[in-house]
Amino acid sequence: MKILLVRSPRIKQAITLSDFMFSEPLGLEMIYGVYKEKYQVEIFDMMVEKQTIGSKIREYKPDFVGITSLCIDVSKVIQLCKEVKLFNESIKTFVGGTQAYLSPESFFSEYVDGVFNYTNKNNLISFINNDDDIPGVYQRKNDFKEKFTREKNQYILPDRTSTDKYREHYSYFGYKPAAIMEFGLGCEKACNFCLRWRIEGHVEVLIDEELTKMDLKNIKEQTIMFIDNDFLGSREKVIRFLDIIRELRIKKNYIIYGSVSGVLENEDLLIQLKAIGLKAILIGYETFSDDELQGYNKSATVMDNIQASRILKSLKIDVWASFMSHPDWDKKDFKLFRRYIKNLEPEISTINPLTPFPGLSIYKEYKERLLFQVDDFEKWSFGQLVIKPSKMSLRMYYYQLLLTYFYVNFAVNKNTEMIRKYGLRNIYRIVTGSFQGLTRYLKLIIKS
Ligand code: B12
Ligand code: SF4
Repeated sequence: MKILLVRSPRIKQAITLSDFMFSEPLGLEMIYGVYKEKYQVEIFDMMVEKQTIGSKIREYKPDFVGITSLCIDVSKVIQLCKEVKLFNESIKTFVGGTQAYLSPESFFSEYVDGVFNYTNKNNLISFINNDDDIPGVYQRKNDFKEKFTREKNQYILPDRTSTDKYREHYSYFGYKPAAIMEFGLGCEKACNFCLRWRIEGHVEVLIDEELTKMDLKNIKEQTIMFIDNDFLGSREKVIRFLDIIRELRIKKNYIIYGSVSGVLENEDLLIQLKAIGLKAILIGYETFSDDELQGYNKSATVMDNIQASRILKSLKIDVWASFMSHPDWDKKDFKLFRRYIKNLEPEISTINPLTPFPGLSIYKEYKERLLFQVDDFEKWSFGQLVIKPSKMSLRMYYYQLLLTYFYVNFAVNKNTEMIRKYGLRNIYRIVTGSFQGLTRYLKLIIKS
């Protein structure tokens, strides 16, 4: 039995800083680890590959093709399944990943045989065995009508050798190559615009410690990005992590996502994290307005954000800040926003328009103002406006975003400082990545 596991290529609609935020397909590596025990299996990462799916199928001749998915990938994934079926109808296609978890019905198509709503070792094997009622899996042979109780995805030890031939390409911001892993699942903050706690739950649980240790030992890259939603979620968690790293005597660069309250409450632990290799923190400052922060159910205030930025500056930990532009901003708000970013002085900033994903409580609030249908999947990239602005035209809104992008990337971010830190090649990657975002905005201005 031969299985091909595929990550689809980037679609051009994605406003994504592709070259400097481009990580391994961790989910596929986990599945590979499960299938490897029994079958012949290979990962085909089309974000790196030049080869087409048709030519790969002809060469590898799989019996099953499994594809991972994010929100913007739906059409591409279905198109790949169609290509597989046109080549050989008897090849079974199946889809999993974030989008299949959040909206499995997006993949109920004549070209898809199985949609994994959630994934665990048991249902992965059952599907290959052609079982009938598989908990977690919708199957075309049953008209996708299965009924089961929803569960969380199982965190499985990834087989990182499965992507050996691609690993040199995977990077996180200036760090290349970089691996990603997770230490704790869930997020207790439950901000109302955020999908991440909905995927993993609002109670944080640490991943099995033996699995974590094994995974840490398996990673060859010098940099590890932890994709935990809030790495600083609790003191116990950070202390546990420090203990493990010291016990295993690992010396690497670490990058984490952390909350503002986590920074404020754990300054002493951040000093220790810095000492073992913490280089940068991705943090959601979101907005300059306390009312908006409250509306988003963020646990921090504007003053907290400023205080956290001062702490991180004093500890010399780089800050990669994310912000969200609100659809009700006027030009004055954008001005205040730019001033606020300058005050916070993050090393890198990304700005996404507020995106009220279906299933989130804010979806109902903005339902009447949506610019696109929910199944216009490629538009829901977090990179383009999906809510109609109330105080300016679409074109003017994009112009303000573009202006802010320029301001942030060329006035606030200290590129000279970054060159010293990351080297010219990495800065080139970051700047060209930003430009891809900028040119995409320019196109949107022209179109709107
Ligand atoms: C790492 C990451 C990335 C990486 C790699 C993603 C990938 N899978 O290839 C990179 C940097 C490339 C990336 C890019 C983007 N990302 Co991203 N990313 C993440 C992050 C931080 C972690 C995802 C992850 O690896 N989780 C851990 C793994 C183990 O989980 P998993 O993939 O779900 O896998 C499990 C199951 O789903 C299953 N599974 C996975 N694949 C398959 C396939 C089959 C066949 C089967 C059976 C099972 C299966 O197996 C695993 C074990 O249970 C999440 C945030 C989060 N914490 O979830 C955002 C997140 C997934 N990203 C998001 C977004 C929006 C994007 C972008 C669209 C951003 C942009 N504007 O460009 C781009 C799209 C890329 C593209 N297609 O061009 C959103 C997704 C929203 C959605 N509804 O899909 C998230 C949730 C963040 C957010 N903003 O809320 N991302
Ligand atoms: S703290 Fe971050 S990951 Fe957690 S719910 Fe809020 S935005 Fe999402």
